[in-house]
Amino acid sequence: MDDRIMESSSSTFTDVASEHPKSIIHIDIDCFYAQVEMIRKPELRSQPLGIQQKNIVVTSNYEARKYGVKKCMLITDALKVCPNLKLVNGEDLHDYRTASNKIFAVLQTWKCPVEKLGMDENYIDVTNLVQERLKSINSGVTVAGHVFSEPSMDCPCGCHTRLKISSQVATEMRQKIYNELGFTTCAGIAHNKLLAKLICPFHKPNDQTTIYPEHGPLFMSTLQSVRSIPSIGSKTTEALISQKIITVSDLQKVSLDVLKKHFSSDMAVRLKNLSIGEDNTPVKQTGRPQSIGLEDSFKTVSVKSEVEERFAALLQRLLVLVREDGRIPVSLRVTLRKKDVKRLSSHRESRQCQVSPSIFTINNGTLTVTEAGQNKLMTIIMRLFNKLIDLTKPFHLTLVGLAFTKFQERMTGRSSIVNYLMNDISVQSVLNIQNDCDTSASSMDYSAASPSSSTTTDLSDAEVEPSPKKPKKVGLIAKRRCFSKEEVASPSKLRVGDLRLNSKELEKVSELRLNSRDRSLTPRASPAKDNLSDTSDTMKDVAEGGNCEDCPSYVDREVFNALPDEMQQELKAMWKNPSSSEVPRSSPRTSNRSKPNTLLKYFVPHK
Ligand code: TTP
Ligand code: MG
Repeated sequence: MDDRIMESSSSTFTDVASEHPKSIIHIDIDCFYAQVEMIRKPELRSQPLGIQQKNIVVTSNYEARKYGVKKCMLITDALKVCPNLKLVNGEDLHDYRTASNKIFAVLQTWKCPVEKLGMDENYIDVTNLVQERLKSINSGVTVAGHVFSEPSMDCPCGCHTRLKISSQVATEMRQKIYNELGFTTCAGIAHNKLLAKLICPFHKPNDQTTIYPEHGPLFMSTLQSVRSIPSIGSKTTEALISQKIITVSDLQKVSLDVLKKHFSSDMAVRLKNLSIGEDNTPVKQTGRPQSIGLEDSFKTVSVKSEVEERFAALLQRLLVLVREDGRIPVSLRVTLRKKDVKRLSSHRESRQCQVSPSIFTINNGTLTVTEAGQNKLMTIIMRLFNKLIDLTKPFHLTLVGLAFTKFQERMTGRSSIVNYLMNDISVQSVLNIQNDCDTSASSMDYSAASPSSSTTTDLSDAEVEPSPKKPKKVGLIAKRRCFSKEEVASPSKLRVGDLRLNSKELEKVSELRLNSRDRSLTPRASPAKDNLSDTSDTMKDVAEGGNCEDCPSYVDREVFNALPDEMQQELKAMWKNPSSSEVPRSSPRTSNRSKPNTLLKYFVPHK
């Protein structure tokens, strides 16, 4: 082992008062898909069970593992080692995803940051919780579960006690997951994510292991391949192997200077730290995914009609995911993996474009896409496909992928202003604004100004057609929505802006004579319906410049006039008496005025 590293490691170990301040738990569900199936059908518990996806066993229960059935084994091989293997098809991920979300929800009840990793792993940063518990602990604390190795001495920073408390928290978490959902789990407890994850499977199934910081280098040196380190990917592994650095122990021994010749300085330092079990990456609270996508891989597809079939099947599954998510997509990405038969290589290409939110409608609070909407999405997909493939030449694909990459937020709480204005969403659907795959030319570019859309997507492959955000367009949208440029960043205001009908749109509604009203303007107990149903009157108000004599100057009259009467009264009352938050008792909506999404706050002047 590199003495220099050990030296620096042990010197900082003693010098710094709080060298290992964090307490991290990593929880991994045992044979996850198999447990979901066994919980669904308890009779499967006593048999060797394999979960099949295509010709592979993606996982198996521990009964099957006794026979040597391993993850990612070919079905034929699995049946050779275990002829009694019961196979369950696991290609529909719906129930696994649901179980995964429930486990995540249970872990969130501790009010600590929880980072979800894939479907069955979670990191929990229990640092603050442990600090709290420490306050009420007087005497010695014992560790729950296994320990990688007993410490030779106490760490002055006090991490041993904190990690022992963490191990007890881990037991509580695992117990709760088991009691409430029936899943057995493994846990790893350490002062960082790297060690917590790697120590987690040390005793499995249904057990837990704690590792103290001083044993990081020793434990890491037992890992055979540098690839076992989670943040070292295939490219870094290749680069290390080319330098004859194969095991983690090799990485510990190589000097930093040698590594710096092949990696950036930062990367070299990071690799050295990882090799001795040091990692300072934070547990990032998991939010909603930035993109929702699916991919289908296969040997080769070279016919357009087959590609279309595969996309159609993917789209069906993707729409289920989007419905579960609840947000309205505004951008769609198509990915292809092209095989170059001459060079025997393959590469991915993606292309994306905006999709009009009007493709998606909301029925009884559920996001839905009509058949026409689905056809429209298929047209967009195939248009993107045509841009990616030169159909005059033969092509060979080994993967097709679809992902919604940007979303409009949709709040669904009872007090949500979005719910109140739900009919407006439907009206957009009536207008059926032409979606154009040209990223620069969408007439209703919601995503350009949508707060959620400003997040970057998880594009890992070559983006042939990124969505540029043109400054002049932002200005235009801000104007259309009656908010100043500066206010574009305000999510709440934009959301109202997104939903309202401006005069042009009302004109279109009028032209259309609300032909589709029965379908799209679902009768709701909302005053918005009344307002919109009498389109010609509304139009008159707008044409005459509005009837808002009491409107302050900062209020857009068009917006005001598009609101239901009761809302207009609410607002007028507030403007008459700005010091009071009281609004007329007669309004049935006034009982909601103190709720966070009350309409009034959207009209407060922007300072
Ligand atoms: P893992 O946590 O790797 O495996 P596991 O939970 O089945 O078993 P263990 O007790 O060892 O933790 O993966 C979680 C799930 O992900 C697994 O149940 C099936 C799925 N999976 C795949 O779909 N493809 C794969 O290649 C692997 C490894 C897993
Ligand atoms: Mg697992």
